[in-house]
Amino acid sequence: MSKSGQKPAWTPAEAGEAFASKVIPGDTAVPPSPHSVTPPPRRNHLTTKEYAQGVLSGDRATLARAITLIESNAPRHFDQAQELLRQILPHTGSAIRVGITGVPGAGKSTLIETLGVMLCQKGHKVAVLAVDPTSSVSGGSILGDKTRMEQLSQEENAFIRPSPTGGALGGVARKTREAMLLCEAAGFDVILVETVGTGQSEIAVRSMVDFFLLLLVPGAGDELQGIKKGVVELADAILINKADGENKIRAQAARAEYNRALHYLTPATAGWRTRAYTGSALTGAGIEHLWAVIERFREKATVSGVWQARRREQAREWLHSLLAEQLHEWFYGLTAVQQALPQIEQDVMSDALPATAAARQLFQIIQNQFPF
Ligand SMILES: Nc1nc2c(ncn2[C@@H]2O[C@H](COP(=O)(O)OP(=O)(O)OP(=O)(O)O)[C@@H](O)[C@H]2O)c(=O)[nH]1
Ligand SMILES: [Mg+2]
Repeated sequence: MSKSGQKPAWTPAEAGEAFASKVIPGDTAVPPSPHSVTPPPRRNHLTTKEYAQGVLSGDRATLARAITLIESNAPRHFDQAQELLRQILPHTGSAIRVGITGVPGAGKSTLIETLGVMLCQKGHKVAVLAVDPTSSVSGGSILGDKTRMEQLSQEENAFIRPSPTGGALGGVARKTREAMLLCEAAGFDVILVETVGTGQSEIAVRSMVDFFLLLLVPGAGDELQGIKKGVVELADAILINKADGENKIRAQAARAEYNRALHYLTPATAGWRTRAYTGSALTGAGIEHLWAVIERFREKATVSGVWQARRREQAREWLHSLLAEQLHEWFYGLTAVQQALPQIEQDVMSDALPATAAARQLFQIIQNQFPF
């Protein structure tokens, strides 16, 4: 076709050469850019299929966007996020999920940096997530950590994601759990979940991991570390961290002391004895051994079936906690409840009505609305 152009199809048949409109053929199509196949195009909106394909192919940018999608509180994102999770679910479950807790400053992030780099060098793909219900206030401690975990964040096989911010612990934990599934679908085979030692968040993390590690520092009394017996009972191992320099002797004494105490406690995992170890996240001493303990745990628990049973039980518990959360939201969102509650609260506060009777009265109102 000549560059001078053709008459367009709608040109009147009798139009002569004076007719002004002409169609000029364009140049042949631009060759596809090397980036146009994967990752998916950088648009505001990806289809669920694009998200799923991107995640399953291990594309980190899509993984990060998929986590943002599941973290979104916008109702319009919810259905797509859930459909995405449904699609990737068959590709999850093969990673080892490790929870790490300890009071602020115990060395959790330093340990994750050292352990994470070590695991990447062994050929693992390591994802680091966090549950930090306070992070809406502080801006997320792991966010600062991302710059602190300098070496790990440069590893090609590592993925670091700060804690979801805002909302109650339940919501934060749900988002981290779903992010974990996305990371597994993207091929990460070790998931490290850091949480601050605040009590409730440890229980939330324990309910989503296979192995739970408690970090302690020698010298500080238990009261100082805010460690309750309950948290020790959740742990599959205790690492007395900072066992370097002058601290070494004190760390060894603390290890012996904890091992004695652990003898009298019910282990967190049936058939496994929780023990205390010493190590240094800073120098790396004892960290190889710590990983060997975790691998031995996986082996033993898989053979005994405890591993699989825990995963199934966690899924069941998760369902129930989601149901409880939704019921709670639904109940307090009902107009009838919102109308009746202030008066009922008043009656309870002024001792005009016992709390039990008040709760029943409120349920009666709902039952009258929904006779079932
Ligand atoms: N000597 C020594 N110092 C350590 C060790 N591990 C961590 N530290 C130091 O302890 C401080 C706190 O370490 P982090 O890894 O940030 O502690 P964290 O538990 O993640 O703290 P939060 O995120 O605030 O809860 C840093 O200054 C570290 O360098 C260790 O094994 N030995
Ligand atoms: Mg930290």
